[in-house]
Amino acid sequence: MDLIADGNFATPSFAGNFYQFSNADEPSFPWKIAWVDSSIDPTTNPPKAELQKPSGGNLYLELASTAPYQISQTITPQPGQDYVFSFRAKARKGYPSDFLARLTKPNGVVVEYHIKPGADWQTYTFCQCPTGKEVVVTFVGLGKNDGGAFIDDVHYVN
Ligand SMILES: [Ca+2]
Repeated sequence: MDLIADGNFATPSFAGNFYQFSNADEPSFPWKIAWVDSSIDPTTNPPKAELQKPSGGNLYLELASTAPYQISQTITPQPGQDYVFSFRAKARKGYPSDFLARLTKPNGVVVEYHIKPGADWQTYTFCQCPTGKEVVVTFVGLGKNDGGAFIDDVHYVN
């Protein structure tokens, strides 16, 4: 069973090639969006995620909109079961696209992977994943401008 809600970034639907939106704009978007730069006031400048829609229509996330942001989702992997955490990622050509894939355990301990995506889509897979109530899965953009990593197909599966 996959514990990630909409790891394929299939929603929300939109016209055009890309869409920047806040959690308030799209309340059903299951990822919580936050700016990485704490000096940006989220009340006057709500953090926005960005979805890309290439020809063919398979939506994916870009981990920068007007600034780098992070998205997170809280899941409940059952103790005693083995899970595999995976996703696909690719760099936006010409932009710093490093990011962190972070798993925060229920005890607050963080397991973090520094991802440096390449020019082509690549699948990243991690095992021995945390279990328990309120494991937080977070992707943190490390770019410095309005372009960043592309991410798709996030799974946390047993
Ligand atoms: Ca997708």
